[in-house]
Amino acid sequence: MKFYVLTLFKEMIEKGIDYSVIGRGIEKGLIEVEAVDIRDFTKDKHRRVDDYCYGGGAGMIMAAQPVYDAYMSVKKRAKEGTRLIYMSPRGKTLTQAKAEELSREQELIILCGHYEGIDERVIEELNPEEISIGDFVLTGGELGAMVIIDCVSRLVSGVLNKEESFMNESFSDGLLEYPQYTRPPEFMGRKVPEVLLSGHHGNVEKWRREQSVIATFEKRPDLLEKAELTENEKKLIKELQNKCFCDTISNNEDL
Ligand code: 4GS
Repeated sequence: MKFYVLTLFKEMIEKGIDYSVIGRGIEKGLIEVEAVDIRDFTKDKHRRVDDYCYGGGAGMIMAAQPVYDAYMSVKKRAKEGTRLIYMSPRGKTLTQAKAEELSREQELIILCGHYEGIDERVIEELNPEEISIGDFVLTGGELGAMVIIDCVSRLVSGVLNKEESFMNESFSDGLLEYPQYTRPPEFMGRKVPEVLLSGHHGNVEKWRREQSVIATFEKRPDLLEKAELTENEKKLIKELQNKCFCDTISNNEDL
């Protein structure tokens, strides 16, 4: 899979992504990341890419022309129909489902704004899919682009090794991951749950699934609405809810 990243800070992308699992994917030729410097496309004699904001206000705006020309130069080289993504807090928040969808593409072009943003007219003209990595404001879209490259690349076949891809990870079925342990069997008086040492594969699977449901109930109950649950698991959640309710009452002296 190939990612083109349109940015004013190429090094951020090039130096930031070339490590660990994704670095290995790049080495194996499964992933390619090409950062394209938007500044190379400015027609300004001082190589400027930003300008003051019409209507006043603090901060600079990236001008439309260099962004447009940078995109066009990549569009010419990229496979026909390659999707353009613009990293922006206005976009839909990135999810694992979106990462899975994007991982089925052969190439992606990611546009990163910096400063206060990009002239709206080039956004209108290019009509990118806007994606946000969360409800907060970054100084630039580069970290967002790296988040997309990371979570999409690990879904590309061959990037994760056998052990890594075998892992039953968070969100794969809409639930959080179960707790995991490695040696030693006891750390500061805390023991690894007995069932994990038992060697009984069926019991281990059952325990893990239950722990996933419990962790999701406790930490991200909002995820349970969309999770795929068996009747027994729905019953377990009802029990957890009742237990929560009873605990609340017994902790409240007024009730
Ligand atoms: C995000 C975000 C972001 C918005 C870029 C202000 C510089 C900045 N990009 N998810 N201009 N959240 N972008 O904050 O993707």
